[in-house]
Amino acid sequence: MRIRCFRFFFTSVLFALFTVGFYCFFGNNPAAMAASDNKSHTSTIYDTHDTPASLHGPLHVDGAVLTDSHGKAYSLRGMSTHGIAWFPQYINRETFRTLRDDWHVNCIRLALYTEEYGGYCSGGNPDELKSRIRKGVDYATELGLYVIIDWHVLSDQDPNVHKSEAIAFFHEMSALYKDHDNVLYEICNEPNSSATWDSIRTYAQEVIPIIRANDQDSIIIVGTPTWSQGIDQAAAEPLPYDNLLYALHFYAATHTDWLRQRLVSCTEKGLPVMVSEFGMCDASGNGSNDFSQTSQWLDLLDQHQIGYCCWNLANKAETSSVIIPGCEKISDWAEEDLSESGRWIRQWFRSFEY
Ligand code: IDC
Repeated sequence: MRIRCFRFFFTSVLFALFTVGFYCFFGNNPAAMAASDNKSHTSTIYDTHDTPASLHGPLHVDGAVLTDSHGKAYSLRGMSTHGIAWFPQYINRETFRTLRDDWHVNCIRLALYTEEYGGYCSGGNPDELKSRIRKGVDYATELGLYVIIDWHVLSDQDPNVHKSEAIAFFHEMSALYKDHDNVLYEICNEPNSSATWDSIRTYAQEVIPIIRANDQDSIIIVGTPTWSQGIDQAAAEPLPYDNLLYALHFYAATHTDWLRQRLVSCTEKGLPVMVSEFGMCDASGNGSNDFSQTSQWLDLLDQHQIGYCCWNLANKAETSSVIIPGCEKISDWAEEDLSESGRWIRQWFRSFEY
């Protein structure tokens, strides 16, 4: 009897110690909790003030990879907004905080359409749109997130169509953010159709020096021909500047092996690539998701330490929107507030630490 009491007491103490230890280690620490769910990643305990930008500082391009201030390869993993003219509600501190703390993203991409939906160059209000960009950068900065300012060329096809507006815009943005280590500039989302690599190069050679005059070593992402799939053309004739990343975009239900092979061959040639936009569905942003293809893509990107941002942070009735139509919450979404895309990509991101 005495032995049994002793055993019970001893087991209870062990259990209590284990519970307290577990809570101290994982309690209130989403990054550590998620890492515990995923065996392939080791866990880090963050200080309450640790953020992606405070831990990793200014980024640089070294050969084919993006590196942090410790010289280690660093992958940006983030969410892209939909057009900020259309869904401004998600440019919000609480939205970004949820994405950082619950989804574990380290980067937000702010998509500023040049043509569609009250685009910056087609009837939108430039001052209002710039104030949304400033808000987005301010919230990202407060939260220690990296932030991409995306000049979202799409139906205008060739970035030269709005080159003078782009020059003025990036001149102003780079003057504002020259001391912000967390700001990246994406100078043309997806040149397409008539836009050749030659015409993109001409544009880039005018816009990049404008940014560099204010901000000498910021990271600049350059779109490539054919909706940012033509990275092979960029690899054949890269631009003569440091700290550039070349954009590769994919939509997993449309772009498969052939584009992955192109990525591998360009990376092996030393081309630094960023997947500044991808979708899990087809290239229309709609249709069915293909998670098997998406996993193949994201595994390959992780293997090559290439960053990626998912399209799109909105509640539009389309497959690629991560929030269900009708859900008005702008933060702290429950599983049932998220679309199939949202639930899948949140789960994917949560297995990483920032
Ligand atoms: C789509 C949006 C959709 C919008 C359309 C406008 O999801 O709501 O009506 O743009 O043309 C891209 C573009 C991105 C597209 C997305 C899906 O960068 O703007 O968003 N896509 O078509 N490239 C490939 C796919």
